Amino acid sequence: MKQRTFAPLTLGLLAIMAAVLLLPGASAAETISLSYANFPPAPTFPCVQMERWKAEVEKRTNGKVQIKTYPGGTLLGAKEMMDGVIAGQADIGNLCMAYQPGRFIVTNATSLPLGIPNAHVGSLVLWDLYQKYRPKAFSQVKVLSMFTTAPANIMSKKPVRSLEDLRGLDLRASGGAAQILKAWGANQVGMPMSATPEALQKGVVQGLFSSLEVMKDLKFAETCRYVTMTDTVIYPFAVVMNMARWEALPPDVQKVMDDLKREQAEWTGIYMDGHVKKAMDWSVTTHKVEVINLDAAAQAEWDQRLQFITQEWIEGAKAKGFPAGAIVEDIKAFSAKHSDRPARPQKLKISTN
Ligand code: DTR
Repeated sequence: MKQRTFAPLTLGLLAIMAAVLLLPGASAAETISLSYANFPPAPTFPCVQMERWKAEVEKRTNGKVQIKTYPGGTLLGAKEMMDGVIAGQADIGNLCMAYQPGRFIVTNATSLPLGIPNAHVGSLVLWDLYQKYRPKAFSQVKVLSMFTTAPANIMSKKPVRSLEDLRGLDLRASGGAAQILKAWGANQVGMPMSATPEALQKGVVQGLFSSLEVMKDLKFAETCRYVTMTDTVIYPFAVVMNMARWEALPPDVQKVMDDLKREQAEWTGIYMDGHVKKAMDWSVTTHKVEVINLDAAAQAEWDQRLQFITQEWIEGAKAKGFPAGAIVEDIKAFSAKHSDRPARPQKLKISTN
């Protein structure tokens, strides 16, 4: 009799132990190992925020979660990030939504020229927008955070002081910036940031249009000795996790990650704004980069040439069934709501030399 009750119990225990050992990522010490893929090189801001998130999660779970980070496209490249995470090639991935403009229609609207002043405000606007609309584009993944860059400016090998200087100039830019550069008369060459150092070096492009922290992080100040301040548009990023991996996490770990979502957005925005300032100070001091500020009349003309973009976007997105007008109004309202946040340390009126 005894044996008959003992045997199923032992078998049951063995089965449970085997199941625990076979759980993906689980070890005898119950450490959960997660991979986190990123596309640009390690010194860039998407990777800096990745390392900060990793450190916070490991600390707040008392080491129960261990995250292995893969910067520089070593696990997934820029354009395969979303699908790679959905397929489980990486547990977590960081993507620049502008690299797939037609895929992330709602969130990419933050990239319209709507005057978002800095990355801190931009990141909070993007987070609010995501929360309000919960776009279908993210229904297959768990969103762990979102944040934006600081506004984009022109970095070039030759000085750009006027629209005349810009005409026909080959400038690298991603996604939605194509329309902007075209409206100013430049020739947009599309590629992810990760491909830009080589394109600049080989002379495929004469400069780029992006936020200015890359002047230092990717050493563009060595080739681009001129920066023209346009403060045009920000770029939205998302950090996403494979849904099955998320659902398999214990509730206490899920809570740590949920608690970090908005905090990480804000941390990254603040880091970005401060880092742009440092990168430009470094560029001016170390590489004698000249910062060109347009006068008010020129700035107004450059801005005016971009006005059609939002209207066109509204019409296109409406035709696809999105509440496009409301999205734009929400972005403006969220931006106004958050604009008491510290702006960039100063409006980058870095003295030229
Ligand atoms: N402006 C977008 C995104 C971007 C800005 N800084 C970085 C650094 C590393 C990767 C992407 C980005 C762009 O130009 O691609």
